[in-house]
Amino acid sequence: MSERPYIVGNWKMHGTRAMLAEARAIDRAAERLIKVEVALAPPFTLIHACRKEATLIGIGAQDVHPADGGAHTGDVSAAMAKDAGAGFAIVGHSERRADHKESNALVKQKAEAAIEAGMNVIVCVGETEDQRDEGKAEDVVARQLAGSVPTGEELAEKITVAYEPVWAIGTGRTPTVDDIGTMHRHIRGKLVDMFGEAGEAMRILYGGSVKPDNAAELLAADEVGGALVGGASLTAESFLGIIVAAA
Ligand code: G2H
Repeated sequence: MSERPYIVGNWKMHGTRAMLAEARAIDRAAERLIKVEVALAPPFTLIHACRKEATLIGIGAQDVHPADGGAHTGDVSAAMAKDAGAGFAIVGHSERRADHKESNALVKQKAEAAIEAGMNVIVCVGETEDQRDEGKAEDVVARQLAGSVPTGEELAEKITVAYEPVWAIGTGRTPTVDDIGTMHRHIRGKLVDMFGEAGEAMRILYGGSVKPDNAAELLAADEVGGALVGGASLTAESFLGIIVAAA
C-alpha cells in the first residue's frame, strides 16, 4: 500500500463558485501537508474552475457515463470530465447505486470508461444496515467487488476501492475500528484474489461520517489507506482537520 494516506473530499451535490475559496484554501494548506495525498471531487460544474484554483491537489469527478459520447441528455463522459480537469472519477457511490439504480455491471463499465480515458478510479462498495444485521456484509461487498471492479494486473495501480457502509453515510454513525479492520482485510483478500500480488498495494479507503474528531482513530484501522469524506469536506476548516489527523 502507498505510504501516504489518500484523503478525498466528495462534495456531492454541493457547491457554487463561492466554494472555490474552500478549494483554494485546501490547496494552499496541502503544500505544507506533503505526507498526505489530497483530492477533491466537486460537482461537474466546478471541475474546471477547481482545477485552475487548486494546482497541487487532485481534482476528480463524482461519476462518469460509460459511453464515449452520444445521445445521453444530461450525462457527462469520462473524456469530457478529463478534459475539464478531472484526473480521477468516483464510480459506484451508494447514492448513485440507490438514486439511479446503478448495477455492479454498470459501475464496472463506468470504471472501464474512466480508465480508458486516462483517469484513475475510486470504486465504492458497502453494505446496507439490513445486510449487516443479517450477517451478509462481507458477501455483499465481495459481490460488489467481483461485479464492479475492472480486472487485469496492469490496472491495479489505477484503481482505489472505497468501503462505505451505507448506514454510516451522512448519519454520524461509524463502524467500530475492529469492524472496519475486519472488512478492509476481507477486501484486501479479494483484491489479491483478483489482481495477484498487485492487489497488495491497492489503496482501500474508508468512507462514512469521517470527521476531524474521529479521523485519526478511523484511519488507524487495519488496511485503511485513507478516507472518502463527504459532509466534512465542504469547508476547508473541517477538511483540513481530517488531513492534519492523517498526516
Ligand atoms: C460517504 C461520505 C463521502 P459522509 O458518502 O463519500 O459521505 O462523509 O458525509 O458520510
